[in-house]
Amino acid sequence: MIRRVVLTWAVLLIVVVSIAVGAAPRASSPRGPSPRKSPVTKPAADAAPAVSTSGAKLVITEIMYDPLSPESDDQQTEWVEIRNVGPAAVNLEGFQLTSGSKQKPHDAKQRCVLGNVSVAPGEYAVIGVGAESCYKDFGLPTFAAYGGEAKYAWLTNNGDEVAIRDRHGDVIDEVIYATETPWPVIKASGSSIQFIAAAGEDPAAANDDPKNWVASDSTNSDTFAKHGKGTPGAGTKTMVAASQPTKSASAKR
Ligand SMILES: [Ca+2]
Ligand SMILES: [Ca+2]
Repeated sequence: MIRRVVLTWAVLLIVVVSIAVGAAPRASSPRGPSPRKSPVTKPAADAAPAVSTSGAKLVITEIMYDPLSPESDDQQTEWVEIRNVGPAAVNLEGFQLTSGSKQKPHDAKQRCVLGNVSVAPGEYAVIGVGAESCYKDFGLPTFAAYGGEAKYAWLTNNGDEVAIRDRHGDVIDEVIYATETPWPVIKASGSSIQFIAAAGEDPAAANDDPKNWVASDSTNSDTFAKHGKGTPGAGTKTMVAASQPTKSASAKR
């Protein structure tokens, strides 16, 4: 009799414990999130950065991300061209050229703070990623600024991000480029990529669109021996995007 009662209680206890465990919230699972932490909305790993309120209208217009000349080991020769498309001169002092990573393109992984350089309306300014001495052998024009990067390539040759930012690090203009179609495919030819927006387009928005970029070649740019092709500090020679219909092309139809 006693054994039977004990057995019955034991069965009841197992049933109660089983129900309790089954009804327990998932959070108590050792693999789940800690139940002590209140749910917090985790910010995106790569939230878009703040947009500059500086009023400076600077647009990235040319990117030399894969020069024929070195881009590592103290011989960094990448460069980025920007243009002042606003009505007023912009002094670049404290402004920043930055580059992200493929995983977090909006995060400034590398940063160069610019000096006292004034860019007139309509004028271009080229910023070298490396030290000034790295560029001296290629017949390039003198750049507006040099980042002095001694070790690492900033602009990876399989797609990356580059941005011009104000003194607070807020983005004035950003380009996330790729190296496959619809972006210009340059395949280690030493060509820069150049931005050419159709008339009437807002340049800061239009340079997000790969159709508005062309590879530098002998018809639209200068050749710098052992460095590559481009138009650092100037607009393209032809100002006609290969992807946009030209008058002569449409006349053939
Ligand atoms: Ca590169
Ligand atoms: Ca140019």
